[in-house]
Amino acid sequence: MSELNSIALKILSKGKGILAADESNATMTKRLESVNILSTPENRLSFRQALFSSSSMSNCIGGVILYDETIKQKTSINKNIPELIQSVNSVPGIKVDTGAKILANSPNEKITEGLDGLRDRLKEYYKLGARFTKWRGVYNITKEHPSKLAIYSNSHALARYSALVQECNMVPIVEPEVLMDGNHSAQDCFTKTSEVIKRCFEELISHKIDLTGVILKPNMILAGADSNKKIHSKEVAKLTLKCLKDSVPIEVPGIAFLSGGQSEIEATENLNLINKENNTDFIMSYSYGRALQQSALKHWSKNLDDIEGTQKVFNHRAKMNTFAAQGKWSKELEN
Ligand code: 5MM
Repeated sequence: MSELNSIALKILSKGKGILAADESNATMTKRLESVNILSTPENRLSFRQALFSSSSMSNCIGGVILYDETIKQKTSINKNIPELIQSVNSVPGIKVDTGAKILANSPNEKITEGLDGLRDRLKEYYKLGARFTKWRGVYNITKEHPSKLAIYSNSHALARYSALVQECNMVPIVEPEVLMDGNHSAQDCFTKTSEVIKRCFEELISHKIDLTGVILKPNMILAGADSNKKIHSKEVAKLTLKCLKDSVPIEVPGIAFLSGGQSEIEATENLNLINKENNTDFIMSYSYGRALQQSALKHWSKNLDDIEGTQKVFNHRAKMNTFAAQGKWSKELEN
């Protein structure tokens, strides 16, 4: 087993998943302002530190994706954030893209940037303790989109990123996200997601990526948020499994879904059904941002000193998703 493969398995084994706490300052400001909290470096750290020191970290959270600001911050007792994460046997990770920008010649689509200078930034993050990384390419579904141009250029960027990350002995999380925004059908989501993932792996293979040291972070197959043709969780699981079975090379050890705007319960229920029906050799787990943090953030915003209460809320969601990653969740466990 290669070193990269064992890192990927450590992050995702035994129902463990990933806490995506890599919101850029702009996104974190939106999240904090939505609960009337001022977005300062201290407040961002205080909430995140509460999560990273929760008791569920050691059994449920195999890895945490950090943002550049957070990986360089220190806790109230002067511990580095990556050290805090390692101390509970979880793996520190880092978002290394610098964001999705307008794609030239296709102004309604995005291309993710951040390749310039990446090799040197990776060396710095490795020294700080990161052992895996994340890069997100983002696609929207309309009649004309995603275009071949957007699919080819984002896949190429994901492959170049992955090659540099593996060169630096870290596991790349490859995140080609097809957004839920819009009124498209689940079938459209299936077709477009399949196309995007297939192209992404073609590029990864051309760039000689060691697929045993990669984690894929895809969206589930869902109808658009504004569609009136929502599908049942069982159908979500069936279509998601079919899409991944047909598009992901078998060498890939693990898949960790993003939540993409689903409610906390929806994201847990869908993951549970995916695992109940999983007829592949892939580990199917979670790499949730909003679906792990929403309730905890709401609780914390009402009393910033109630760290214990905030952790209780976060522990519950982490445990529920770890059950779901093993197909062992049920609605009754929520109470
Ligand atoms: C945590 O949010 C990440 C994006 O942050 P920026 O947009 O500020 O860069 C995002 O990539 C996240 O990791 C994934 O989309 C999964 O998060 P959700 O909330 O969709 O589970």
